[in-house]
Amino acid sequence: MKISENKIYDPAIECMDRESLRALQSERLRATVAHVYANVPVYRQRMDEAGVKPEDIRGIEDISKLPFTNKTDLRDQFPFGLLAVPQSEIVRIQGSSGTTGKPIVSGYTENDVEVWTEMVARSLTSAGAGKEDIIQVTYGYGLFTGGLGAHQGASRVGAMVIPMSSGNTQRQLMMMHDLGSTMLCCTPSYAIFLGESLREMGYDPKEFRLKSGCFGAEPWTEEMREKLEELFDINAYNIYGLTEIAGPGVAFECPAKNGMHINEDHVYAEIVDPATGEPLPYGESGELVLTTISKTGMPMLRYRTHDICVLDETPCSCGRTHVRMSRITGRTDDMLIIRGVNVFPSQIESVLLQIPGVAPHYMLVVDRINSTDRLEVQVELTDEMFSDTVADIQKIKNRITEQIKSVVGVAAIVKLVPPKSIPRSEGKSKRIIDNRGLTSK
Ligand code: DLL
Repeated sequence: MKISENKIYDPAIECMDRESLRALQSERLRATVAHVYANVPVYRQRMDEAGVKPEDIRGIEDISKLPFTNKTDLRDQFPFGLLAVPQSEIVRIQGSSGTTGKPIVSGYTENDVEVWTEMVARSLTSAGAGKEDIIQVTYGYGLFTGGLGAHQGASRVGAMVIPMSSGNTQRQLMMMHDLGSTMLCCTPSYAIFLGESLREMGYDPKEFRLKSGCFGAEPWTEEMREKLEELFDINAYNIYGLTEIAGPGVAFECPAKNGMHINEDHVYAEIVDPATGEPLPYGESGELVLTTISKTGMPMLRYRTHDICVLDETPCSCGRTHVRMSRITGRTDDMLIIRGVNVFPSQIESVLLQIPGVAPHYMLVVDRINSTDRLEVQVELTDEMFSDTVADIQKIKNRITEQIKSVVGVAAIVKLVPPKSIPRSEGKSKRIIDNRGLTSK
């Protein structure tokens, strides 16, 4: 059964009255719960432990009876333990960083890809995209959902897509200029970098046709929006998503730019108290918990995103009725997003533990310099290594740099520091100094 009719703007769904929407969500939730209970042993076991049977979930109001799912479940069930369909039904794998060296992966059926495509197409349409547009996709293509996700959505809209992928600023600007890109899809920090580089490279901003951008994959601020809108003379829209649920397009901004509408016919959102897991009412800040209600390949029940935000169900001037999420104001875990790449301190720690001569004491210092994230990894040397030759120390430094790049996927500046120079803490050790001022936590 095809759940999605793949419309790029669907007022019958996007502007549906909330009561009918709840009825639709209830029906889809019941189907999802029955599907995973029958096909995914972990879900069945968890539900049995919680004493919940599929028939206990009569509607969306019963959702809080269901157990949560966590990133650790994806890690423990890696790669295919959470699939709810035979592997032959899966047509795509996408992934993102896990807490260890291994990525977490999600499997998509053909219908899951269709639903995801529709969610991105709605997002781009809401940001003004149409058939006449030339959309430059500067999110990375590959396991990361940004590139392919934006690409699929832009194709569905019928626009001309330029699949640039990330990096190579000079070529990005040349193509944007020469082909007359009208929409840019990339991380907000890279967009600012492009806007600044454009002037440095001697281009006149008036020669560009850009009119809007869909920016996401990392936290950003209203100040960054203002800067982006000014740099390119565009409308800058926020777009949110995560691999476990679909990828970009889970939520998107409309022209009101007052929160991101969650595609609630496909994904049900709750806010919970991060400490107790108790559901919180709309309007209160807490952890976003998402349930896929139309995904069949690897459905997610009450997935703890660790993202902190507020949900708003008050009417929006655009006419869409789907609930809006605020900007992400923090994380409940220690995940950092560096140049669009999710980074967990535990990944860096596992790299360090495999290198002789370094102590397991480290500090991550993150700055944003010229709109680009800079990650410095301060690592303590052991007493023995400290007295070694400069050449030996340089070798260790190179090795750590290479390993971090290969395991974590980001270039870091490694700074070796003398033994016992990193402050020890009595409680939970502080491993991160983030000077970017992006979140309120
Ligand atoms: O970042 C999907 C995506 C691609 C979204 C392109 C938007 C545009 P992951 O790599 O799995 O997926 O990372 C998901 O990134 O839990 C948030 O912490 C963060 N994130 C994504 N979008 C936003 C946003 C993609 N608009 C994690 N604002 C999420 C703040 C965001 N944080």
